[in-house]
Amino acid sequence: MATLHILGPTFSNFVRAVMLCCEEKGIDYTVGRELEGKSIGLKSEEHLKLHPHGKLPVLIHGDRVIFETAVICRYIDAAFEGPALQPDELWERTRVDQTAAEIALYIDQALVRKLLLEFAFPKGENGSVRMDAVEQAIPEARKALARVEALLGEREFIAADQYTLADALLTPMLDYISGLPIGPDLIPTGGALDQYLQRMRTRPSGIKVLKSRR
Ligand SMILES: N[C@@H](CCC(=O)N[C@@H](CS)C(=O)NCC(=O)O)C(=O)O
Repeated sequence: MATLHILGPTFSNFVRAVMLCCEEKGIDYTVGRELEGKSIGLKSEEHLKLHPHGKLPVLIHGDRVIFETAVICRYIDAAFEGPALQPDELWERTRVDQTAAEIALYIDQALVRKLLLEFAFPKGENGSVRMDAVEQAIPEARKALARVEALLGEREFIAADQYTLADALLTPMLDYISGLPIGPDLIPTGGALDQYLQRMRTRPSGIKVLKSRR
């Protein structure tokens, strides 16, 4: 049987989304920045051969190379046995696709690229966090979180009545944001988003993959 390797660092929210999908399906996989024992540098020649835009993760399944996280998640769902990560019915599935795209594009920009990365890779003097950049990012982060809360509504999962790849895309982002010093202000304890996150964290997949614990 072909091996399944997720190329990318395990701290990446997108890598974690793919790991969550594998865990939910009950699939064996490996994960890391190495391929066949060789470390693959970000945007190195080897990396660009696998992903023309130099992003991670890349999924390697035998001789198949797949990039773009949502596409990878759909591939995993279709290629392996295990609980479905997307509904069958067209409209429900389209809503999951739409929510997955919204999360991977806009919510990721607001929460991860513009806010989280300021804390994770501080670019201020002597490696300090640029608080002006953080202040600037907060209004958009709040808007993104309000949108996510509206999407969630009264539901248990973000995009359907079942766990889907949209939950896998979203929860690593929320997990990180809630672990920030400003986390409780952005995701209030006991609120709908916090309760959702706690549910996702306590699933077997979440226990394995999500790392922040408030
Ligand atoms: N659209 C891509 C985005 C992936 C992405 O931005 N990955 C980050 C890691 S979380 C990355 O590769 N960053 C390196 C860079 O942008 O140079 C996807 O959905 O897979």
